[in-house]
Amino acid sequence: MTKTALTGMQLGARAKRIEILNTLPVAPEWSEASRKLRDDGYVDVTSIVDRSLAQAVAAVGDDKVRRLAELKGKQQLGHKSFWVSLLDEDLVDGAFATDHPFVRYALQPGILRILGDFMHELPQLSDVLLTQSLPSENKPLSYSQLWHLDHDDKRVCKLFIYLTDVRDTKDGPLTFIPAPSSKPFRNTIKSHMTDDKVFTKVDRSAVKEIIAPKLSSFIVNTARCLHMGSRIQSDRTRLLYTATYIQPPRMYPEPPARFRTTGPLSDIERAVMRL
Ligand SMILES: O=C(O)CCC(=O)C(=O)O
Repeated sequence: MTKTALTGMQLGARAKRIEILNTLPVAPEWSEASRKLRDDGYVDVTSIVDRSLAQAVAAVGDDKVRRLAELKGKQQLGHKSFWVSLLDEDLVDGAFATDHPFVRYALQPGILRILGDFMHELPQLSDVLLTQSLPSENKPLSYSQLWHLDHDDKRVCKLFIYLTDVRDTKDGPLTFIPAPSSKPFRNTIKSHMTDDKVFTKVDRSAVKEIIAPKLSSFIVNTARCLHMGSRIQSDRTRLLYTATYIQPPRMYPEPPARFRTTGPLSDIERAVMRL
């Protein structure tokens, strides 16, 4: 109801955003990806994305990992013992430069078109993130290691790139239950759930683990697909890029700007980042 009311109050802004969405190029494989995202709640976009942009993201990731000890000391986001956030040094007043490879990757026309057709609205880029997941030894599972839906907004999609090979379960793959099978949990208030709780309502055969090599990229509707990950075992580590998009208008008050203009931007890019 909140979302509908907010959308109703901003019909002019919505019409403008749809007009901008309509200026994006189209391609049959993007339409197919959008349809898959709508029906299943996820889609593999590895063959769709610009490989050189993915490689630029990976180069940033590799550099951060080389300097891991130094960066760990500076980490702001310290509540998850199995997660290290490595981008804090790239922020100025909490904002990323718009020419940062992580931002460029999230602004690809194909990705915006896939998300836009799915949301019937130009998506809003909310955040970009680099995380290194580490073995959590014998600690109980916590946070995103447990099954959850994202509640950042009503419609939330995440674009991921694996920046290390995820070869098997020990590498802590992103694991999800496609949207149709996640339905029994759609209106659940409980946010993070154990396997036992989930598998009373969903058959284990519905679970999909994304086992895929470095530079694989995929979009998941994380507000509709129960998901978890980072259950790293033995001596493995996993490096992951995440871009989070919402369908505007945002249900909660807009947080401080996450992006700062550096270099020229198109009207589409400005609208996607609210700049
Ligand atoms: O670490 C993972 O694989 C899970 C990530 C996750 O739950 C999220 O980005 O919402």
